[in-house]
Amino acid sequence: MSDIVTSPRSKVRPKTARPRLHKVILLNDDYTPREFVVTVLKAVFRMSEDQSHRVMITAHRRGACVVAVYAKDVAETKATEGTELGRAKGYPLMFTTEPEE
Ligand code: TYC
Repeated sequence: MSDIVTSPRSKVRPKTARPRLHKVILLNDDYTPREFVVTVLKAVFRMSEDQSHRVMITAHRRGACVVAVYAKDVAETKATEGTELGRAKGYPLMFTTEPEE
């Protein structure tokens, strides 16, 4: 038998940083029709007519509105989809993303 006494080590549990979530932000402009903004919000973000209308009006009045929060790749894909739907109709509709604090 060995004379070496070992005490149990405390478990090593490295903290895994949770990936930061990213906000999708709708920007106001002077040209995109309100109804079209609502249609895009419903299609891309699966929001109800009511929610979409509230978000659109907030962006219209304040210049921008946070639409939703997702993992980085999902946020970027949805922002691009929304922006592209406007672009396809010749509108300057714009969605951006930024990391949550
Ligand atoms: N300001 C636009 C208008 O008066 C409507 C609009 C609202 C456009 C929100 C973009 O993110 C937006 N026709």
